[in-house]
Amino acid sequence: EDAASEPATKSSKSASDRKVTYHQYWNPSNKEYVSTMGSEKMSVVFSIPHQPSALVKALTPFQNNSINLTHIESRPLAEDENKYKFLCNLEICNEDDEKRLKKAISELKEISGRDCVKVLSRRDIDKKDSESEEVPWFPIKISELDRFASQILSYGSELDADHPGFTDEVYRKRRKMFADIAYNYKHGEPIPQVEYNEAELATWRTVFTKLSTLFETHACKEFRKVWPLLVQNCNYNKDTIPQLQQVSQFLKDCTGFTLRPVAGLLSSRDFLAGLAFRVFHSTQYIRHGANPFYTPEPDVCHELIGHVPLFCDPEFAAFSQEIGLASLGAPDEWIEKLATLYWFTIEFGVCREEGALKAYGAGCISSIEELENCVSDTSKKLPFECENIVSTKYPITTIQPVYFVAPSFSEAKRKIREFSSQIPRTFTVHYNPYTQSVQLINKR
Ligand code: HBI
Ligand code: NLE
Ligand code: FE
Repeated sequence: EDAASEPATKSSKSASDRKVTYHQYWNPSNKEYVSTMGSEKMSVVFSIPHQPSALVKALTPFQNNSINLTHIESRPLAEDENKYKFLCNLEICNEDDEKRLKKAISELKEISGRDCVKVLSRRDIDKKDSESEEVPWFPIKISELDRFASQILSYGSELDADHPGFTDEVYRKRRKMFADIAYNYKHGEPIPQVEYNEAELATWRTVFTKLSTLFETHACKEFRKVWPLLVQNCNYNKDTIPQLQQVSQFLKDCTGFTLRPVAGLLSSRDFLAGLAFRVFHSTQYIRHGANPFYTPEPDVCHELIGHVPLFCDPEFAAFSQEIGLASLGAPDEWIEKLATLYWFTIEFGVCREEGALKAYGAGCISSIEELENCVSDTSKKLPFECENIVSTKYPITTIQPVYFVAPSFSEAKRKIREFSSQIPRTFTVHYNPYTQSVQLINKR
């Protein structure tokens, strides 16, 4: 069975390559999938003719497949006085139990008739394997985000020919070093400190200095509120590129968000899943010095200046997590929609503040060109409607042609929650911050 195979390695890119049923998670230390629910209590209800030995016959499938019952009770069937109804409780502890139970159920259906057997369970155990709804694998607890490190779409040091650093040997070496840090990072470890070189510091200085002068007029109030705190607490200044570890610690104190280094671009599915755990995958390298005012890829300026301040805001943090939770186990077409919502909010969101347009999206905040463009009267703005947002195509390597104006973070959160309630999932997810894991609650 698929579920028993190893998780995808570096070469496989598609999340659909690693489908397992949702109640399992990957345990990296034992290298196996384990059930998230431990032993599960289930009930089987079946009705059989009200005549001698019918029960013995109906129980043989349990005997033949070594299923241990914990409780049994009977009652007459109201609709049919010639039948009796039995309820059996049993416990399923592992994959093997589950397999044997599936077999027992299908044998019982042979005996009593398909419609006379009902399984009460959180799982699709009474369905054939081919009928059971497969849900793309997703992390259940925060440490499972480690699995994404090897699933990056491109390794951070592989630059395209049109990248400004393509012919810069020193820059490429640096990118490789940063990618290796992220590739080897494991949840719970401190993020390795890096010493930035002179060229890197010069790029930071240019970006930081110019951007700082624009925030007062161009950035939203939530941003303006935390910016001085980052200056005070996290070495945000023109001469220092703050260390991810220190910033992550500060973020954690604010909203529980943490950073984790990432070696390259993640798939939308993986990237959004991080948000469900209030984890933000962050690059650590800096853009090439050739064009400090706009870069198409995320870099440490974009993450630290663009993303981090807003993740310090409780309402925005909750909003971001909401998109992440909605993405867990969602079908591919819904991941696409959520990625688009992400793009037009967390990445390129604009909001209104006492009549004036302000930037809150990280891609607006971290790029001098984009920041001026997004609040100017000449760029196109549309109202915040999820249906319209998700059907909008967007460029990723140029200034945005359109922005959607959010009423407020709480209102945007409400709209996204309402919109994502349409995602076809058999379960709802609930985040438990004490265990940093998600609980799945079945809808049926
Ligand atoms: N991966 N490392 C990384 N950084 C991002 O900002 C990022 C990503 N993958 C997808 C993504 N952003 C978004 O554009 C959406 O697809 C979620
Ligand atoms: N264009 C942004 C910048 O230059 O900072 C980065 C965007 C990353 C999606
Ligand atoms: Fe970003």
